[in-house]
Amino acid sequence: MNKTNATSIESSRIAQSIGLTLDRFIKNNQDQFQYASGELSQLLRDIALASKVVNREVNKAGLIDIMGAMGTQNMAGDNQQKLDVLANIRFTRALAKGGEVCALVSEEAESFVDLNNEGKYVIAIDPLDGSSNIDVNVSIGTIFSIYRRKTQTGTPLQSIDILQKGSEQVAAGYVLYGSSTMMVYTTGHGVNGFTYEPSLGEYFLSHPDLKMPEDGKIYSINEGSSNSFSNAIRDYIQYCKDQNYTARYIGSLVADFHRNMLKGGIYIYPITSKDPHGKLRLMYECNALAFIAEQAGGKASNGHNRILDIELKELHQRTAFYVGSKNMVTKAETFK
Ligand code: P6P
Repeated sequence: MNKTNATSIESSRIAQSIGLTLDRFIKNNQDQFQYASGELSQLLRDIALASKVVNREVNKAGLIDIMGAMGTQNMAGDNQQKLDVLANIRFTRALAKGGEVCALVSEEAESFVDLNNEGKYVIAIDPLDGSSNIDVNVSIGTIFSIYRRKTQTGTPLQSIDILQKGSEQVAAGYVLYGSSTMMVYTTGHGVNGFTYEPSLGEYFLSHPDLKMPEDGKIYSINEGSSNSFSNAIRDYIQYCKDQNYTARYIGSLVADFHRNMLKGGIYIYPITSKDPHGKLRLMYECNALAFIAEQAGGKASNGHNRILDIELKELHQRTAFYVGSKNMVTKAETFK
C-alpha cells in the first residue's frame, strides 16, 4: 500500500471516529432557521472557512513576521496588532466573497462596510479579540453576531439594518484559538461546539448542546483595576473571596467566557473611572456572548439590564458586561 493510500485511510478513520462535521451539522439542522436557511448555512460555512485561515496564521505567528503591533490604532484607540488587521482582512474577504452578507461591522473599521450585494444578512464581528495576548501565546478569539437586514435588498442600507438590538440576532458564535481551535455557535436552538482537526481541515462536533452550569465557583475580573471599581464591585469581589471562589482572568474574553461556560463562573468587565461606559463593545463582543450564554442557560447583563435588550445608538457603543452562570450573575447584580 503506498503512503498516500495509508494517509487517506488514516484520515477517513479519524473522520469516522470523531463524528459529525460542522458542514454536515449545519445541513442537518438548517430547517431550524426561520427563513433563508440556505443562505444562513452558507454564511456559517464562510465564517468557518475564514477561521481556518486565521487559525493557520495564529499558529504560525511565532515563525513569520506577523507578531507585534502595526503601529496603528483602531477607532477605539486599541493598538492594532498585525494579526488583528490580517484577521479582519480574512473575514471581510470571505464574507464579501460568500455574498450572503450585505454589511459588516468590525472592531477594526470605523464605520460599517457596505458590501454592495443582495445579501440578506448583517454581521458584527471582532475578528481577533484579546490580540495583545498573541505575542505571549495566550488563547485569543473571534466573536460574531448575525442579523437579518430590515430593509428590502437592493435598496440603500439604513441605520435600522445596522444598529439592531442583541435580541434581533439570528445567530452568534465565537472561535477560540486555544490549545485546540473551537467554533461555538447558536442559531437560537441551543449551543453547539466544534473542534478543529487541522490534519483534515474540518471542524467536528465535540460539545453538543452545551449548557452553562447555573452556579459556579470561578470569578473573572481584572482585580488590578480595583482602585477604579465602584464600591459595589469591590464588595462583590470580597464576597467571592469569602465564598472561597477561584479567581481566573486570562485577559482574553473568549477564553474566560468559554471556561466559565464549561465549568460555571462569572466574567465581569464593569464600568470604571477609566472606562465610565465600560470597555467592551456591545455590537461585536457582548451581544454575541450574551445570546450564547442565554441559549446555554446562563445570563448576561450590564449589572442592571439584560444585554440583549440594550438599544444600539452607535456602532462601537460600550457597555459594562456581567456574563456567566445565571445564579452568579443574579447575585452579582444585587451588589449596588
Ligand atoms: P483589561 C481584550 O482587549 C479584551 O477586549 C477582552 O478580551 C479582555 O477580557 C479584556 O479586554 C481585557 O481588558 O483592561 O483587563 O486588560
